[in-house]
Amino acid sequence: MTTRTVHGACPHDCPDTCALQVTVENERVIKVQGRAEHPNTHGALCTKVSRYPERTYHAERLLHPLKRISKKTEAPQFVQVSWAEAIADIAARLKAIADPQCIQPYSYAGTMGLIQGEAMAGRLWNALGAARLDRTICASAGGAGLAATYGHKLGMHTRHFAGAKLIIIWGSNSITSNLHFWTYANQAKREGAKLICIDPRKTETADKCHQHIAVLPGTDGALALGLMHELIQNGWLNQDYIANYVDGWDELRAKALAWPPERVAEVCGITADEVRGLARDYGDRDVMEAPAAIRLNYGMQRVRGGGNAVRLIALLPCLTGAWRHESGGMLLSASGWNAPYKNPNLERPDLLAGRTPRMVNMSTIGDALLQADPPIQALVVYNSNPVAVAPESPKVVAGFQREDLFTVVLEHFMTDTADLADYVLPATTQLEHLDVHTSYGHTDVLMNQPAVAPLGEAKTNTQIFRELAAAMGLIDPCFSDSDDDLAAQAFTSNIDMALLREQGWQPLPIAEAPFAEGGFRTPNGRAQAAGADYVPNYESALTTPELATRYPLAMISPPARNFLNSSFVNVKSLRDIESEPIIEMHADDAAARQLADGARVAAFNDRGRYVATLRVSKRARPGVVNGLGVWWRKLGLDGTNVNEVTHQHLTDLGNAPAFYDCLVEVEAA
Ligand SMILES: Nc1nc2c(c(=O)[nH]1)N[C@H]1C(S)=C(S)[C@@H](COP(=O)(O)OP(=O)(O)OC[C@H]3O[C@@H](n4cnc5c(=O)[nH]c(N)nc54)[C@H](O)[C@@H]3O)O[C@H]1N2
Ligand SMILES: Nc1nc2c(c(=O)[nH]1)N[C@H]1C(S)=C(S)[C@@H](COP(=O)(O)OP(=O)(O)OC[C@H]3O[C@@H](n4cnc5c(=O)[nH]c(N)nc54)[C@H](O)[C@@H]3O)O[C@H]1N2
Ligand code: SF4
Ligand SMILES: [Mo]
Repeated sequence: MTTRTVHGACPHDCPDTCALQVTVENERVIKVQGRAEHPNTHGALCTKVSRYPERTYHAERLLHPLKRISKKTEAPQFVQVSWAEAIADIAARLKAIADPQCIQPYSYAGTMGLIQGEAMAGRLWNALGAARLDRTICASAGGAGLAATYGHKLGMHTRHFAGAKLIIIWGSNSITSNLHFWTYANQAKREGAKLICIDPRKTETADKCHQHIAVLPGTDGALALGLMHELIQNGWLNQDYIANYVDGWDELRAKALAWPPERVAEVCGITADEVRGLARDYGDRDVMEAPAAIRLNYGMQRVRGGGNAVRLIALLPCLTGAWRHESGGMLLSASGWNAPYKNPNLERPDLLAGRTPRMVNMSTIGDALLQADPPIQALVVYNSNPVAVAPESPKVVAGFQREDLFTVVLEHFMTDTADLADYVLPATTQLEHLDVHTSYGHTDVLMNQPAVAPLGEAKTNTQIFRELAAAMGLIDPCFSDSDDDLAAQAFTSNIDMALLREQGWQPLPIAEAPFAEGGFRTPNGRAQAAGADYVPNYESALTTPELATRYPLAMISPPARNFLNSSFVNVKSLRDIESEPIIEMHADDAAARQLADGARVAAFNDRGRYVATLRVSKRARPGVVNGLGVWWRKLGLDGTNVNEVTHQHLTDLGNAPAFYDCLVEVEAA
């Protein structure tokens, strides 16, 4: 028996980007663990990735190329074909499209790896002049909010939350989706820090905080202005920090003064005392001794006003000067720190040769497939499951069902999206390929070594795009680069590749308190407060009263703990923990509808109808229902998931989807 261990990196779309230790016995992975030596991972993984061998060796892993033989509107039927046949036919179909802008790539963060992500794919699309994709589905509202305020997606070191004396966990269910941050928050708690959770849902994280403030979805910007109101009224401001490092304070100050606690309370669905108490906790502290830190996550920016809400919350540490301490400030994303270390030419934008192909927003793929002019003729999907995860799925499904659309899906499994493909190509998993990673939660770069050979006939994304490029007659030498070559090109020379290979990770040199003396990444180095505002524009009684009479419940659809977006839904041991698609509802709302716990219900609106099991639960506040997780439609009830009812309206900044700004009614199904 031969046993060895291999160093890896978790590829999933999660801020933690854990360092993996993979144990291989007789050329089969038997264990995936967190590396004890990697500071942020500290030897622990989430339940999902601890079960990685189950996902990798799943009986339903795609192992051969498949070609569709049924109509798009019929039950999917495929036949196995050879790679040679699949590549030749796909290349011919793509080459036959006269206007390359009618070829649409669609990809996101199924893997966050720089190599199996866009490195080779981007080269192919650039060389062809294919349509570009605006990758907005997750983080672009908050990203644009941070960029407008601080110049980039930057924040505190996650590990320094351990030294904070107040932690506000704002729109983040950290125990579910940012477990290794929670370790630091818990450490702070043991050392006497106060933890406050701001979330419409009483999450498992809220359970473990000292206080939970259950705001209505989409109202965080009003709460931030209300906090500023109290900071101003009580003189809890650091005038030096504001004067030296903030532009636009007078304008912001005037806006904040229009938001006394009573007005905030009414909009946010909380009490004025909750607003005052939160402001006192945040502002009335000797900040030299007691740094306050805010952990935002992307949950709170999935509403139409999400970009501005991030701007307003992100500015709070400027008002108190919390940035002066390594354990003060805020963190939404740390991804901007690694931007200077990434090679901007990895995807070879020069191959566009001056062309600017049309850009399609991935968040409105439903409308784009049905309405784009000229029409999308071919769609190549990799690292994403849009039929499950994109908003307003009735339109997404109708788009994918177009018989005149040629769809290729690179996948591990027969997802809802793969079901609607013309060709399904089997891709390798992280245990079978090389990759390099940056993180959006911490600031290390990591390398993932392949642990075992590709299963079946699976190929790496890079190899599939190399072969397609060759079959389409593209001869630029960049299409011959191996994955090792791509890894060597991924970073600027400031990354020590030898160390990265040897150790598996490398920290980036970033100051402990990076904004102690301003130094934001805006053109003049100052934080930008002008223009940030709260505008109620989300589906609600306040702004869409007619809609709210028909659909009186706000529905949010945050992650389920044992899934990662739609990944892992097909892993039985994890699905068993989640049991079935759930809608959580407060007892008062259930009683008003004569609905009992355990009933089969439908959440519906003008867009669609989502069938789930009702859980009457204290986790739901009155007026808000929680439709957890992104189930695969075909593994859900009646072939539906929560995106049946979400909409394609975009956020104020960043053109992102507003998944959590969604009115529904719920009835027995
Ligand atoms: N287990 C698991 N981990 C994950 C994911 C997953 O699906 N499962 N998803 C990954 C991805 S893709 C991302 S982007 C990250 C971050 O993903 P996020 O979506 O930020 O994940 P959470 O922190 O779990 O959820 C956000 C929290 O915001 C709350 N929320 C919803 N609307 C509002 C609002 O209007 N205001 C406020 N204050 N709160 C609101 C929700 O109730 C939820 O508790 O997590 C990653 N990690
Ligand atoms: N209602 C609602 N909808 C949501 C959300 C929500 O909170 N509520 N969350 C949104 C968010 S934050 C995000 S980020 C998006 C995420 O949406 P997606 O990026 O589509 O993420 P996943 O659902 O995890 O699907 C990723 C797919 O990529 C595949 N994959 C993984 N690695 C590889 C690889 O190496 N090669 C190939 N070819 N395939 C691979 C996986 O098998 C999986 O099927 O969903 C969004 N949708
Ligand atoms: S999903 Fe997140 S917590 Fe789980 S192993 Fe990957 S990076 Fe770590
Ligand atoms: Mo995401």
